[in-house]
Amino acid sequence: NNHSSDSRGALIVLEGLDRCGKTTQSSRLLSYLEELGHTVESWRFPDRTTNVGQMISSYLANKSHLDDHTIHLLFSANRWEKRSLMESKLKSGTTLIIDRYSYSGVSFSSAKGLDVEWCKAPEIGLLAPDLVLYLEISPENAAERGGYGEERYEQLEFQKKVAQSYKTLRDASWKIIDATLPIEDVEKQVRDTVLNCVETCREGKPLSELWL
Ligand code: NYM
Repeated sequence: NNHSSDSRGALIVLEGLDRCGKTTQSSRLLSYLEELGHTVESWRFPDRTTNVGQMISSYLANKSHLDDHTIHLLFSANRWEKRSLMESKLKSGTTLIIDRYSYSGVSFSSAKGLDVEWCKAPEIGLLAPDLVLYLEISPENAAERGGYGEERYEQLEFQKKVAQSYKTLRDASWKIIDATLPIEDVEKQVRDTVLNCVETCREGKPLSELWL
């Protein structure tokens, strides 16, 4: 591996409905890239370790109630509080694999009926992913996978709306992966796409900001 000191890491985001397999794929991808000798970290949003993250966590567990706009802005603030660290990691050559990002923010909130443009606004200026891996699964199929937990949003009718919202956000950075395939087949597609992306970033693709 030829890691020149000025090459940057890639910002890779995994998105999809609840129970689509994102978390499994993130951890497998992390191990894979580490084995290849890459400097890589796995992050997730919401980051429940911060003060803002704890407010979000309590909301998701139905332990607190917040206005839809308010919780939307907290999810966004939770990304903003990690932005500078994200930028310095990427610039120093660390690849970041992120489980959920602004697309979750906009899809889940707009599925409640909030205006899409209003939802996108606070995300403007966050770092744009180099690659969004969308693990596609039907809401019905996701619901069958061991069932949903107790958290807010984990209901079939709501997930159907989220799936529709996600569709409107697709752009050139998205790669749609059939998440109903066996885990190893999903993993293979994830690996191929990611290696390609990491290489493009290493060769000097500039970092950019949302929305593209
Ligand atoms: N979620 C996640 C949002 O509604 N907005 C956001 O900006 C983000 C990052 O939080 N159902 C929702 C999607 C999930 C829930 O995520 C918690 P996870 O990946 O289950 O911890």
